[in-house]
Amino acid sequence: MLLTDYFRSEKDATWDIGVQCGVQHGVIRLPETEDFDLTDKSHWQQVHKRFTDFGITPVIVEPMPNCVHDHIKAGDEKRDESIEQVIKMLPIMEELGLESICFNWMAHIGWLRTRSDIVERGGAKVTEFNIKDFKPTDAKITAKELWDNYEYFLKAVIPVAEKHNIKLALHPDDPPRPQLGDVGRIMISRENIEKAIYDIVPSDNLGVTFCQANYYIMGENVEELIEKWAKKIFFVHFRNTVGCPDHFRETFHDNGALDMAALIRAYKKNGVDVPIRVDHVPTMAGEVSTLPGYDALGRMFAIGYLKGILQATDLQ
Ligand SMILES: [Mn+2]
Repeated sequence: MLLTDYFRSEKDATWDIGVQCGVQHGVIRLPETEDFDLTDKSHWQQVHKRFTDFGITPVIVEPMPNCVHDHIKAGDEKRDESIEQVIKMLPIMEELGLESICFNWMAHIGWLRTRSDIVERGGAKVTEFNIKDFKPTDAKITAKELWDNYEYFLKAVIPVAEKHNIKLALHPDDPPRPQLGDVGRIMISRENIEKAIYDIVPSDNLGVTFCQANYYIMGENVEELIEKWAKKIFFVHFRNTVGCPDHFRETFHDNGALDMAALIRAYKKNGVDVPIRVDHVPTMAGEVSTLPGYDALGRMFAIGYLKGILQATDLQ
């Protein structure tokens, strides 16, 4: 598997820590400032060069930039112009050697936690989702609208992704609940994800970002899913948790419900040889949190742990 990490487009400590831990490939977040034009190759080249100059080769874009993705998922009046921008991104990605884009189908509310001060091992802090603490917003969308918008997007974009050999890697909803207030959610179960990746617009370029812990939270047997979906897993989020859709929390990567070494053995056994990155780490002693789940020290531990398992499994 290809060890990667998640890097914001402006250099911060996670760039240094990733490279110091031996990460050479990047899952990159594009700039979200107004002066970055998604359809302008020279803008991409500047970002790409910043990474390569630092020793990081970008391989995946995550997430699909919200400035276009939000309109596409919500199906609002800016949907078509946003899809046009995505279509123009794909040849630029091809030219720069970026193989996949990680996208999701959560409209109005993205990945969501209700607390960020839950105590993990040794006093480290992790995030939690508890439906009892959830405060609904004014946003509204139905499951039917989400499916219609998803189909509209695939019909427009999949032919272009195929032409430029870019993979679209669908991330499941987090939390995987059917409803958050009046906001419907559809990528919440094995059955729905299978409908999304196999049935609507069948394509070798459409598959999943396999965010392991989400499937455990859904109640699935994660090792069985790896076997069943092997050819559809384009990218792995190495993540551990405890709980269920209404109430779960993150953990250290070696301290949750999933047997992480067994999962890596399952990827190997089923020929899933794709980029992998750690996901949702604890905030550790002495750290001032900038974004709970994405702080630097927990990443350092998680990357080392992942790297050790990959080496012990002859995958690195
Ligand atoms: Mn994830």
